[in-house]
Amino acid sequence: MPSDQNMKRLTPLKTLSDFVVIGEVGCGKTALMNALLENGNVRRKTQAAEFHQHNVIDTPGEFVGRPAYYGALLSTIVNVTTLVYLQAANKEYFSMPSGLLSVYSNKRVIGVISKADLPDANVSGARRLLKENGIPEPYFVTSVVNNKGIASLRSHLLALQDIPLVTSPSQQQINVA
Ligand SMILES: Nc1nc2c(ncn2[C@@H]2O[C@H](COP(=O)(O)OP(=O)(O)OP(=O)(O)O)[C@@H](O)[C@H]2O)c(=O)[nH]1
Ligand SMILES: [Mg+2]
Repeated sequence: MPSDQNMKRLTPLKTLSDFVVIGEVGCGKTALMNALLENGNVRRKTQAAEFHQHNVIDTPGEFVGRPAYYGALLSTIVNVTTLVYLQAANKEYFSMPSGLLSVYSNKRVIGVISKADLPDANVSGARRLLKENGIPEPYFVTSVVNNKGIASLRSHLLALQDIPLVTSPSQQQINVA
């Protein structure tokens, strides 16, 4: 009879799809992506947009940190429904013009407060920054060190995949103008 662990391995995971992770250099995008996709612990700097299966995309932090790359960011996210924006819990600034996340009206934005395990983490400060920059709640507080929030974020992303995205005509007008 298979053990619980073998049973777990045999049960197929529902596939995550159609999201992109965005945030400044070193905020933990690739580590979070690896945790969500259960890809193991590959640690290296992301040099360019990395396309996984099912329209899942990891981006380099330079896409938000350098205006010269904003075009690359916008062309990378154009065909993705869900933008996952990471705010590292130990950073006291927001790393991009927040309007960039709402250039397209047909996107959802999810706020993640990453690296919550760090000794200098300030989760309430990070919440405030996300809110002030127009990222809607709820926020997911995560750590790949102790796995905090990873399962909740995965479940949320999976649940969203089943809900069609509705944008109001007025919102489309505002964003296109
Ligand atoms: N303590 C702690 N460290 C983390 C966490 N997530 C990532 N890190 C560390 O932060 C560093 C940067 O992580 P990455 O995932 O490579 O960051 P990134 O956002 O992909 O960076 P770029 O690809 O350069 O834009 C690595 O040393 C990770 O091990 C976390 O939740 N907690
Ligand atoms: Mg990376």
